[in-house]
Amino acid sequence: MKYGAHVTKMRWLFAIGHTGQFPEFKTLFATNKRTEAGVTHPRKIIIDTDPGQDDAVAILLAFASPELEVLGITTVAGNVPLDLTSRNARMICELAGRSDIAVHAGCDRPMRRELVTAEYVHGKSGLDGIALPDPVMPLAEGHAVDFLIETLRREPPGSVTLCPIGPLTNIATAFERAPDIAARVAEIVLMGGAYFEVGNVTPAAEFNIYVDPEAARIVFGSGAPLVVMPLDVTHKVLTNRARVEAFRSLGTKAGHAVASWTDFFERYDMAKYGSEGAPLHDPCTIAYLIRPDLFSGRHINVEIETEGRFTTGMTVADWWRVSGRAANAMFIGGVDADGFYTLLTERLARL
Ligand SMILES: [Ca+2]
Repeated sequence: MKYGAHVTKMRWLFAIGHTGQFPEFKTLFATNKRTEAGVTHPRKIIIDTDPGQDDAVAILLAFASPELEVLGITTVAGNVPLDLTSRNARMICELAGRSDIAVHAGCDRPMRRELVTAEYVHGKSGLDGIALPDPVMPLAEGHAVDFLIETLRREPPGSVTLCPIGPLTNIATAFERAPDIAARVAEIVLMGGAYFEVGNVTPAAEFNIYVDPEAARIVFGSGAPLVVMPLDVTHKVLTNRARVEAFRSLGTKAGHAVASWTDFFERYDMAKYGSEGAPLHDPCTIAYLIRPDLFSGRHINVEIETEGRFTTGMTVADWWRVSGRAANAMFIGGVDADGFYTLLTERLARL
């Protein structure tokens, strides 16, 4: 068996014991590719994003992690309109001293719907909580969709991982325009959806999927290997005072920014859920790429509702495997939250 096929098989088969809420959890196998000489290369990723404070933390975590090589950042309309997500992405790059990163602006609205935004969570700018200077670095030339298509065609098949942490408009548009590229994607590790936690923007739907369910349907039906970080897992990585103060006490610009962003947006979740803190949704994707052993889930069928009277944008996750439909996603449900925050804090200290 070729190494690549072996790894893919092992990713789905490797199981660990789990004592959490759900029995039969499985976790995935190692992520970084090894050459035959045993040398580990950084995993090439493209972050597709709508920053968003939790997007910002995800991007900083990726920059701080030598296991990952960020080929570029693509922006999409979501938490706030595209001009702001594109501005915020560049501010985050500059905060981390990474103005070398190519930030490509993408789609400014969902494929077939009006844009829905979430300033009520993230503030007017999308990145409220700390005043950062306007970005100096320009946007990279070329539309995000073209960048996705060109990069996936240029790089060897199976070598580029996509990390969508906003609505899936850019990825789906690229797949629709260039049907050959889905088979070249190593893996799509996305934040979106919910099953046991149901919805956060409607009673049935999570925000990223709800904003562009037609795009989500294309991505979930693409055949590309999918790892999904739904609310079921992100609601288990809640901030608390000790965790936020650990960021702040790093004494770095990045640590201060992350503490300030977290202070800002946790007010919304605390009021809504009565929880101690706020979930850091998007960084779960990057943490998974670095430490998959922190997470566990099930390889199941997930369909996207696009025509529901009350349920449009719902991720219909066949957790109990009752539908007979073929599995298309590793749906994550469990996480070692302390391990997650230890990793995040340790990495942010490097910026
Ligand atoms: Ca996001």
